Amino acid sequence: MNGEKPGIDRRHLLKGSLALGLASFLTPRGLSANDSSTATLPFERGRRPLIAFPQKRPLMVMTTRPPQLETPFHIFNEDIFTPNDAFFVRWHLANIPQTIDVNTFRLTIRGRVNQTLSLSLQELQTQFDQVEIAAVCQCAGNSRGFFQPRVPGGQWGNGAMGNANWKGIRLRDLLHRAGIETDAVQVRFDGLDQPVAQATPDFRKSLSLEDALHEEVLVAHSMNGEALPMLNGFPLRLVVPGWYATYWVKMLADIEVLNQADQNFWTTRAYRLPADPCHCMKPGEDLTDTVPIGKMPVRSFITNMEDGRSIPGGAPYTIKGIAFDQGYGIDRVLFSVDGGQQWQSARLGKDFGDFSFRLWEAPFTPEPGKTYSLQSLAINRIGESQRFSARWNPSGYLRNVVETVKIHAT
Ligand SMILES: Nc1nc2c(c(=O)[nH]1)N[C@H]1C(S)=C(S)[C@@H](COP(=O)(O)O)O[C@H]1N2
Ligand SMILES: [Mo]
Repeated sequence: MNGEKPGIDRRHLLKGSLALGLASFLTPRGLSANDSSTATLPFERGRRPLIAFPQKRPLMVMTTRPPQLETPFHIFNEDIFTPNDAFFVRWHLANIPQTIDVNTFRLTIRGRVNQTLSLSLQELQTQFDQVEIAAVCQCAGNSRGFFQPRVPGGQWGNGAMGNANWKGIRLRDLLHRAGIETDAVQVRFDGLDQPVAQATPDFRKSLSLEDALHEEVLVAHSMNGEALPMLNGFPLRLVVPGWYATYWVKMLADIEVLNQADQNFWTTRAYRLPADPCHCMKPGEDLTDTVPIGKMPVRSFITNMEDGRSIPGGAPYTIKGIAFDQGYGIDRVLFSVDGGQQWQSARLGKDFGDFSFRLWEAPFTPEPGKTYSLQSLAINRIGESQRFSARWNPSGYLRNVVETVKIHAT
């Protein structure tokens, strides 16, 4: 993470006003079935229309209200940083502001602090250290569609994740400016989105004070060098590197320091895992003890071969992929062409930081007429590796099994 001199980035403010001009960023272009193509995820009921929402290229639509858009997987092969217009989108609540006035918008820091703060976007961009970090944002339910037996919830393929360069202010600098009271234990984050029905609890998430004070936790105003797209939380979002995206609260407007554990629905009832160390259970078992979801286990993917593909044999290929973990960093990626019986070391690409995707590649020359089960296995710097058998839990969280891409050489 680099420190940088504070300074107004006029582009951001300008982009913000431009966002005001969007008639409705929730209304996609070309919603009629005729002019939208589709993509199909490799599980039952995996067909998705490809539709372009404002500031987005066509993405795989799971729901439109609230918007839940998945990144087509080939995008991850094109750039280690996921372009803003291709970055996945997930909202829980459908009542999302259509416009943000960048001049009147304020971020509030209140609760168990010495002094309540109400900061404009300009103050945030001029009065605080501006820092940037590459980090993966991954939905807790990424890959849920692959759970067997299947579980309720959004049936994501593997594209409910993305890697970006996030720029903003350290959360801890804001908390220190406000002055944390000695009885503070947690910090709660609330965005501008609201439930449509009164009975639905507002979406809020909390971190322990200790986690909130980590250096890498940011209140970000920019993503890959540009203002956040509206659908990804313009004008500000929390960035919690290494943690599942549920904590990365978008359109962040309110930070509340608490002197007791947050009891809100999204913390106590949603986003819970079976408490055992595996965070897994047998289908049909009763879920009794739970813990909140937190950081992401290590994963890797092959990005330039899809399952079921036929390729000409006899010629050399370079298999490419990505790996990431919760911030220890990737130590090694192993690659197998025979379903995990033999492994070779893949070559790692440039290191963009411990929280980023890490590229890898491995050579492969298929023989004509043979079928191969390609697999990759990532190991992080504390020796944690992916699972060889998929864990199961009723919410479809935490998938990090070694994935298999079957191909046939002709
Ligand atoms: N305000 C707000 N922030 C939110 C959410 C939300 O519903 N409202 N959803 C969270 C979840 S579960 C995910 S996966 C990520 C999605 O981030 P993205 O839409 O930028 O990809 O936002 C998180 N932050
Ligand atoms: Mo999520």
